[in-house]
Amino acid sequence: MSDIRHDWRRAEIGALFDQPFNDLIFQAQTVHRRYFDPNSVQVSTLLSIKTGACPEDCKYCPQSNRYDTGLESEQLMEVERVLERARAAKAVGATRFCMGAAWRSPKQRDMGSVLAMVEGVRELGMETCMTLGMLTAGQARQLADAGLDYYNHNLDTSPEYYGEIITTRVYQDRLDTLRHVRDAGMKVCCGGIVGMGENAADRVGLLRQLANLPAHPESVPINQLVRIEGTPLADSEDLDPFEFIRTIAVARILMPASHVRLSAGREAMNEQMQSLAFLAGANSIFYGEKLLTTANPPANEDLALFAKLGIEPEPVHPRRPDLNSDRFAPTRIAPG
Ligand code: SAM
Ligand code: DTB
Ligand code: SF4
Repeated sequence: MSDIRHDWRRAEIGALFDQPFNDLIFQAQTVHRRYFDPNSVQVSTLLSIKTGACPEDCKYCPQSNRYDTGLESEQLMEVERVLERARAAKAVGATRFCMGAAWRSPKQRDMGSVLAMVEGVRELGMETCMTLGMLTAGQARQLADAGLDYYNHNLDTSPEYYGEIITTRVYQDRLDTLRHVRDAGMKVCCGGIVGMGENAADRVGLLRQLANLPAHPESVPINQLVRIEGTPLADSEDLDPFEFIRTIAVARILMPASHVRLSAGREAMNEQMQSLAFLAGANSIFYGEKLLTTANPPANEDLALFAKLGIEPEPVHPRRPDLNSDRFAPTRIAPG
């Protein structure tokens, strides 16, 4: 039976979580080795191309205009400034450049600049990713035609907990955007946030939604909440670190061929915790001193950790001329 499945039941996922820790990590590592080089980690650099003043009410977010987080808003950056930052990211070894905007959805008047950013970053030989909020089918096609490789749009949490976190759009809106991205032929980057006061069943529910999408997202960011003063989640309780690692391991088992990204929250993790996440099957990180608006570990610290662990940054996947045939095709590492 193929281990790429889209029919996971809650009880099965719960049973994966509830195994003894060592059994879970062994299973995740075994799956990981069937699909990936275990000593290779993909590195993406993030840039906020439009910051703050967002009309949405996501309770975790420093960029929502509903909360006083002290963040200074910035208008959409000029294309050339974005390309300068992409060149700098490439110079220190990033292979994918992810551009994020604090929008509910892009306005048509902004699409020209956004498309020029995609084309410019692509010309540098980097993979491109954008996260701009909800997309119409037409906007997804425009981005795909400009050569955008990945679109990031997170489900964030389980359908059951979602209403506690965001009220300005519904779960189905997110699923609709993901469908438009897929239909346009782009790769999907989709994950969520843990540590928002959700319970274990919500973490099961989030991973089940991701794994039971018609196709697994090629990239699955698992964010640990970065607590932001002024947001309603500022005083959320710490998630047990082992529960975080279990979430990574279960994501790896459910979506064996996807890159699982150890995303926001690394600033609060020591080297041992990050190493456990890699052992549990994480094989991608955000690289560079800033995420969108908050701190990320400095690049030299990440490179030092990679060197200690014998990890190599993953090279860019070669592009094929036909975008629609450019589906992620991981190299199978022969077991044994
Ligand atoms: N505005 C667009 C949207 O929400 O779709 C794109 C940018 S938004 C900042 C991208 C993602 O960042 C969110 O979906 C959320 O998962 C993550 N994020 C935002 N604030 C975070 C925080 N404080 N901690 C962890 N992840 C966060
Ligand atoms: C994702 O899943 N995490 C990134 C990226 N996709 C866009 C964003 C993390 C944001 C953390 C809070 C901040 O820096 O503003
Ligand atoms: Fe806006 Fe995105 Fe932040 Fe939600 S997560 S408030 S949509 S920037």
